[in-house]
Amino acid sequence: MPNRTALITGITGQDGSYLAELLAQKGYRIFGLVRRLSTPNMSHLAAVRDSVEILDGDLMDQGSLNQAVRQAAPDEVYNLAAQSFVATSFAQPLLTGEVTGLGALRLLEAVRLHAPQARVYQASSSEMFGHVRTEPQDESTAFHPRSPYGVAKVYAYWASVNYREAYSMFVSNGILFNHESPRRGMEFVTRKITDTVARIALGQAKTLTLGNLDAKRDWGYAPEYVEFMWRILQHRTPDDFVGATGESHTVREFVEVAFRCAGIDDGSKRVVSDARFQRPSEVFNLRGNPAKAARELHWTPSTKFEQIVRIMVDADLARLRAQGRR
Ligand code: G4F
Repeated sequence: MPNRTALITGITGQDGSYLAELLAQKGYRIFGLVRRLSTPNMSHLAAVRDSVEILDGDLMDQGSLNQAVRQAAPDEVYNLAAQSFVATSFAQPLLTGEVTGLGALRLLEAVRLHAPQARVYQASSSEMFGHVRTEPQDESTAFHPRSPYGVAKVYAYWASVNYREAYSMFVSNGILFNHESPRRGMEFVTRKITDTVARIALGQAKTLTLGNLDAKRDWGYAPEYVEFMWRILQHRTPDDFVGATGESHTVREFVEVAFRCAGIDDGSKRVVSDARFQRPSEVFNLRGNPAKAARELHWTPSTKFEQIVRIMVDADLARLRAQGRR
């Protein structure tokens, strides 16, 4: 197969960096759209820095997207960029709508005008299901988003479906449930827990302050989910797929396993509840049904909940110990 070209937005994040590694192994030419920051953050791209061609651009800026799509002339476009932190979307709802919702539409427009044959992956989210009434959730479950982030993702989802129907473009949604790794941002609950638990184990912190411990999530392992994204774009037809493990656990269970992995017996006594980390409207329970992905894409995640927690705790312990030696 001749080498193909991919354009990835959000390439510096957890998913973008794992996807870049996967596509580099497959021999892709990779372009990454990067928003200018005064302190650039390329640390996740260390393993593939020489294989990635960085383009300056922003989902807020149509001209930069047009230019990036023209320059990359991609076969595949992965839209992973977003204001992706649900809590921040309550504080910055308009920014979230602009980037996460309209940003996806701007990218679709750029592809429609400058690379209409390209296959487009839209990073849709289980947050779109929000206030769920049926379990598990699949591709036909109704949306009821519970945050400005979820609302923006619903907009981007339907914009993607509309471009598929209106212009016969190959546009697919991956509806991903939570997926974690040592590259997860510190603000998300899993990484906050594993980092703090590791600090407690090393005597650098005393307590772990959290909001709603009863929320349930379907947590998978991020490196497996980028394989799922790639498979969606190799499918013979554009379509929408749920990516999930089919298992859910509470935040409280995540905390318990993390303390156990760090060898701390009295973990529950270290947890402090703080209303600042509660959300104005919460998503209480998410559990996905990945049957369609297994059937049509032959994708089944294999890393189990306890393994994910252990991988993350071990990585945070190793990182903090290395910092201590410097
Ligand atoms: O880790 P979270 O912030 O992730 P959330 O809101 O589920 O969203 C993540 O997954 C989505 C896929 O479903 C993505 F689309 C989205 O971009 C993001 O990656 O929170 C998980 C749960 C929530 O119920 C939250 O209320 O943990 C609860 N929680 C309890 N204490 C906390 C905390 N969350 C955070 N971030 N910090 C806390 O102290």
